[in-house]
Amino acid sequence: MTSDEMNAGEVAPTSVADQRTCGPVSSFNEWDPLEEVIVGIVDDATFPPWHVALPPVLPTNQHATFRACAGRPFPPEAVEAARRELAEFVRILTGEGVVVRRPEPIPQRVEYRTLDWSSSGMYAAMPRDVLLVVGDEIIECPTAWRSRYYETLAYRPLLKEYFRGGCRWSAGPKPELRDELYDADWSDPGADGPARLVITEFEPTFDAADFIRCGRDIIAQKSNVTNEFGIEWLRRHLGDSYTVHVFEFDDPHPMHIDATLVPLAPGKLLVNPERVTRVPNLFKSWDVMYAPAPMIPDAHPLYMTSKWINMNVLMLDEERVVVERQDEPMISLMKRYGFTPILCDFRNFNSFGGSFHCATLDVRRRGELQSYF
Ligand code: DAV
Repeated sequence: MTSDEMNAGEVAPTSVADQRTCGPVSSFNEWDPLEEVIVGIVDDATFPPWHVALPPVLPTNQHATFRACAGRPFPPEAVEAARRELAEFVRILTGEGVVVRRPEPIPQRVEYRTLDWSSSGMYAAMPRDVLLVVGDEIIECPTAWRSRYYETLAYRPLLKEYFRGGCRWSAGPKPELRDELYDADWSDPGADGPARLVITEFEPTFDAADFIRCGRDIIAQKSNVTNEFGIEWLRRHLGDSYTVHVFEFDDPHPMHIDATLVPLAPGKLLVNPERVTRVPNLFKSWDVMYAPAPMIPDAHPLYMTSKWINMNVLMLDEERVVVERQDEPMISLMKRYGFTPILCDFRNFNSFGGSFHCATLDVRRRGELQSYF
């Protein structure tokens, strides 16, 4: 707009966008060539306060530990081992030509409160859970865990920078997380039962990791952190350019879709053989790869995930895939289907509840919005 075209006194809307210091945000799927990624941190990792939302998703053998250690730091040697693996992961990504960004640590053991409850934090290890990138937009998720209420603050310096760089920045409705959101009588349906979800439809909540992006189609599941209200909020927010498909899997304890159904490239779908007994019709023309049984030994602590975290790989493009170094069966499967595995030690990070997909947020992949079905 030239000064002639402006109304008297009108201020030109340029000041923020003029401070561009980074490349644009743009990512539509899980496999276009990766150019820039956020990798989480384990600084100050803390057991969340005990709460009814936890037992539905924590491994049963961890409940006693979480009750006993509520609000206390994770073992320092476990944090240190995970930090070293994250550093190796960052080196590998950088070596593959990817720009890597990290969040700023925020204190996790400070007690905070709302009108209704108090909590302390957990970590900023899993950007995939709390931030969703769709196209040129980054959405802060209304997470259902009280211990994650302030988690996105660790990413605020980056979010401001990306906004200045031109992205759209939004957030789901700030949740109240009152007792009404949780089923106080929740009991475990058992390994074979239909899932009994611990959250109600009191208000919209979702974690980004319950959504997986395939261009114009986004695959979602309801889970112990993502309700229908949250999925519907996102559906309306994204509008007509996207179709959000909701599927139910054979998972009695669902939280995050990325150890269940993982599209690796157009036409190539990795599925969890225990949870995906019927592959959704949407993928009928795709090759289906069944994930091999996980190799993680029983003695290895997994605080917040099942061993199926072996499926949680990260695509650098349609061929290169980051796989856990010791996971021979997964490495072989990937090679058999024509992928190029890039190996990285990550078992100690896995202990904190995620692997390469969880630990990252792909801010920019080179590609366009397309339909793959
Ligand atoms: O076993 O499905 C996935 C957790 C990803 N944050 C699982 C856990």
